Amino acid sequence: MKIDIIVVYIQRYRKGHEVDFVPPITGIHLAALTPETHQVRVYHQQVQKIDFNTDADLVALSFFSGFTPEAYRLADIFRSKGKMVIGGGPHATFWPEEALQHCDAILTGEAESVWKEMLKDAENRQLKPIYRGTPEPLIDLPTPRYDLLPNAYFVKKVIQATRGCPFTCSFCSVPAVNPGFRMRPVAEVIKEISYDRFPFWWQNKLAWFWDDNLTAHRTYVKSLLKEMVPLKKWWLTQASMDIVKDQELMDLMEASGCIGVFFGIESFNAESLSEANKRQNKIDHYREIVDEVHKRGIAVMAGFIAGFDHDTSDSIEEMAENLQAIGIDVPFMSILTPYKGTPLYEKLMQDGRILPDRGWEFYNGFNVAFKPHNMTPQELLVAHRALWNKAFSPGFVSHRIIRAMKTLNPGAAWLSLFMNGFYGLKQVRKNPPVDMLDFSPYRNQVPANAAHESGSIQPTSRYA
Ligand code: B12
Ligand code: SF4
Repeated sequence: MKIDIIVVYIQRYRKGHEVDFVPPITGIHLAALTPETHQVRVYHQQVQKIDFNTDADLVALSFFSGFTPEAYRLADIFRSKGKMVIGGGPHATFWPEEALQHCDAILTGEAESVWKEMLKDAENRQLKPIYRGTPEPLIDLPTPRYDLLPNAYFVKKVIQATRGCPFTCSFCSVPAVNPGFRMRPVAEVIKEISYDRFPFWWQNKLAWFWDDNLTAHRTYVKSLLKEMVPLKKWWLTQASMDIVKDQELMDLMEASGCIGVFFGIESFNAESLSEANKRQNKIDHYREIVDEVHKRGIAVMAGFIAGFDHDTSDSIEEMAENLQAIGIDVPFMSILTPYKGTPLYEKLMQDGRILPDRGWEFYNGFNVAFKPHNMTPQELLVAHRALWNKAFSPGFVSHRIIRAMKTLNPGAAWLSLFMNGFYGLKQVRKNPPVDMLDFSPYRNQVPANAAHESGSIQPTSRYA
C-alpha cells in the first residue's frame, strides 16, 4: 500500500507557516513502525503543502484538538477522492465517535500494539471503526524515519526516550494519554542520539527529546546521560524543577551537553498552582532554581498559563515582568485549555463553564474555550495578548539574548538567540497569535464543538 501520514496543523500566528525549528516525532515514528512492504510518505502541514492528488491508498491523519477542524476538512476531501482515511493522536483518543464521522477508522491511545493489524485490515479493505492501542513496554522501537523529514526543519534529531509522567497536573492529559512511566533501553536511545546522517553539522549535533518528563526516573536518566557524555552532543528536554536538588544529575546534564531545559512553571500565584495541582513548583524558589541551571550554562525555557481561577487581567500581564525577573531565557505563554482527559475538563464541564459555541480551533493554547472566573473570555484573551507582546517586546528580548550570550554555554546562547529572535520578530511585525474570534479560516466550514453540551455528537455547524 501507499500510505501518506499527515501531521495536521492550523496556523497559530497570522504568519505562522514560513519557518519552524523542530519537527514533531509522531509522523516519522509511525512511518518507522510501518512494515517495509508499504511505501510511506510523511507530510508536516506546518511547513509543507498537502498533495490532494496523491496516489496514496491510505491517508493517516495525526492531530491535536486545536487542529481538528483542519483534520476533518482533509479527511472529507480525501474520502471524497476515494481514499481510505484513518486518524489518531490525543484528540481522536478522547473523541473517537466524532472523528469517525470523518475517518474510516480511528486508533485510540498508543499505536505500537495495533498499528500493523490496522494496516493489514486497510490492505484487505476491512478496517474496523476503532483500534484501541494499549501502552506497551518501549522495547525494540525503531529509529524514527529522519530521512522523511522536510528540509524546512532546522533541527531534525527528535527523540523520545520515555513516555509518561508521575505528576498529575489538572490541565494536562499526559497521565491519561500515556499512562504510567515507561523507559526505552538506554542503548536504543543512544543509537538514535548517535545518528549522524543529517546534511548539516548542527542537525547531527543537536538532539531534542520530546519526552513528557525525561528526568522523572533519576537512575534511568543518569545512566542515559553517562552514555551520552562521550558523544559530545547538545540536547534539550522537558524536566521538573526539582532536578536542581540533585547535584549528580545536574553535573551529568552539563557534562553530557544539555543546552536547555523546559520547566512547566505555569504561574506566580500559589493558589493557581494549587488549583493546577502543581505542587512540585515553589514560587519562592523559582529564581534560585533558574540560577542553579544557569550556573551550568544551560538555558531555561518555561511554560506559563493564563486563565486560572485566581488570575486577573493584571496578574496575567504582570507575568511578563515576573518571568523576566527570575531569569527565564525563552518563555512560552498559553491560555488554559480544557482538553478532555484532564481533571480540568471534568471540573469545568461539571460547573457548566465550557463555552459550547467554541469549536476545536479554540483549543490551540492561544484562545479561550471556557468561562474564566475573574474575567470575561475576551478579557482573558486580551490579557494574554498583552502578556505575549510585553514578554517578546524588543527590550525584553534583547535583554534575554545578551544575558544568554554573556553567561550561558554556546549552544544555550544559540538557542536563546534563535527562539527569542523568532518570537521577537513576530512581535515586531505585529504578528501575535491568530485570534480566532475575528480571524478564522474555519469560520464557515467546521462543525461546532457541540459535543460538550449534549454529551453526544452533533455534527452541525454553528455557522451553517
Ligand atoms: C512533544 C510534544 C509537543 C512538542 C511537539 C509538538 C508536536 N506537534 O508533536 C511541542 C513542544 C512543540 C508541543 C506543542 C504543543 N502541544 Co504538545 N505535546 C507533546 C508531548 C509531550 C509528546 C507528544 C509526542 O511526540 N509523543 C511521542 C509520539 C511518538 O507519540 P504520539 O504523538 O503520542 O503518537 C502516538 C499515538 O498518539 C498514536 N498516534 C498519533 N497520531 C496518530 C495518527 C494515526 C493515524 C495513528 C494510527 C496513530 C497515531 O501513535 C503514536 C505512537 O504510539 C504530548 C504529551 C503526550 N504524552 O502525548 C503533548 C501534547 C500532545 N501537547 C499538547 C498541546 C495542547 C500542545 C500545544 C497546543 C500547547 C500550547 N499551549 O501551545 C502545542 C501545539 C504546537 C504544535 N505546533 O503542534 C496536548 C494535546 C492535547 C489535545 N487533546 O490536543 C498534549 C497531549 C499535552 C497536554 N497538555 O495534555 N507539544
Ligand atoms: S504538566 Fe508536565 S509535570 Fe504536569 S502531568 Fe503534564 S507532563 Fe507531568
